[in-house]
Amino acid sequence: MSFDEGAARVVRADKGSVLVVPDDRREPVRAVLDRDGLAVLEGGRVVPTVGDWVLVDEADGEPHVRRVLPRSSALVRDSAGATSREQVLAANVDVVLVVEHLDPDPDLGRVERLLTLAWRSGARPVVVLTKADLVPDAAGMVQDVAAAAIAVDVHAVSAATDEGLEPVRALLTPGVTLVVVGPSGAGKSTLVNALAGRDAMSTGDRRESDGRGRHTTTHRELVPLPGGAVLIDTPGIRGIGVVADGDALATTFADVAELVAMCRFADCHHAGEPGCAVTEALAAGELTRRRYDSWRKLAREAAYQARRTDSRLAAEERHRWKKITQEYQRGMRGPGRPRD
Ligand SMILES: Nc1nc2c(ncn2[C@@H]2O[C@H](COP(=O)(O)OP(=O)(O)O)[C@@H](O)[C@H]2O)c(=O)[nH]1
Ligand SMILES: [Mg+2]
Ligand SMILES: [Zn+2]
Repeated sequence: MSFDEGAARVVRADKGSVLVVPDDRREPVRAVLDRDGLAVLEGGRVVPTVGDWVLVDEADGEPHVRRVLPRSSALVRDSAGATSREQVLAANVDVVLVVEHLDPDPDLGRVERLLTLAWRSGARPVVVLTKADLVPDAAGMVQDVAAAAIAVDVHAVSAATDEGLEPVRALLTPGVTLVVVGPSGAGKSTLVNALAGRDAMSTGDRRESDGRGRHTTTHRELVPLPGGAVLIDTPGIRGIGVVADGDALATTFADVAELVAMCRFADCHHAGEPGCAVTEALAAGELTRRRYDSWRKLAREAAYQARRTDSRLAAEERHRWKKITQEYQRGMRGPGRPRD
């Protein structure tokens, strides 16, 4: 067998290796990464992630990832990892399904956080509110969530009664990649199964494997759906650190961004300065305190991350110059000559 012909898709990423599905075959193949658990992507090296397209070599018998193809989108979370500050949760995704339960009450701040993650990724977010069968007024709740999800479609669904799933099924066109994100217990795996039309993923109902190939969601995993779309299920990520940038925040909080642009001072801190449009909107009840606080929190996180990245890049640059200088000085002394 040969991989020379085309790219393979990563359906699951583990430490040191990935499971890939070559274009022309359905059976997944394990391909190893380099010694550091990385693979080449353009100028640098990255940890390949689910959804990545990779080129696989079998030169020395064992398939290994030769190269990761450029990503059309990437879901990035802030992580405290040893090698990197950022973790790519999924790559080459077209639609991010932000899944949130209606019962207990939806957490609007979490929806805003995940929408920012989605906007930042380059994919299109869609909000799916689950467990509509458990609440009396799902339609009213959809409106509340929609107010926090500007320019985003919001659907209420019930996997229990199969209601409300048509608009979500309509997203499953051939070649489309979707990912579900949301808290544990929101009903992500149940939704994946409803869309797949089979028990592809184990759900909270069955914590143990029942011997029929089901398992709880401990890994991000790419599931093929009937009709040619693929869907990535993810375990619930607690307190997901969003790697926000200004653009993603301004998209999630387009209403606030509009106000900010109207403040009298360009460097307004929106903390009671004269002519602050944000403060005025709060006072007039046009902007809720909840949404304001949510925006401030994410904006602070984004600013902190930007500073951290800047100082890391500066440190790397200093290190690079130190090395160049040392090499240069060594060169001046001539090869092989002992230091004095
Ligand atoms: N009543 C009701 N329960 C649901 C619905 N969707 C999921 N659940 C239940 O919620 C629990 C968690 O579901 P699961 O899919 O494992 O959540 P995940 O952690 O987000 O993958 C399970 O007990 C599901 O049966 C729904 O639409 N209605
Ligand atoms: Mg799950
Ligand atoms: Zn202001």
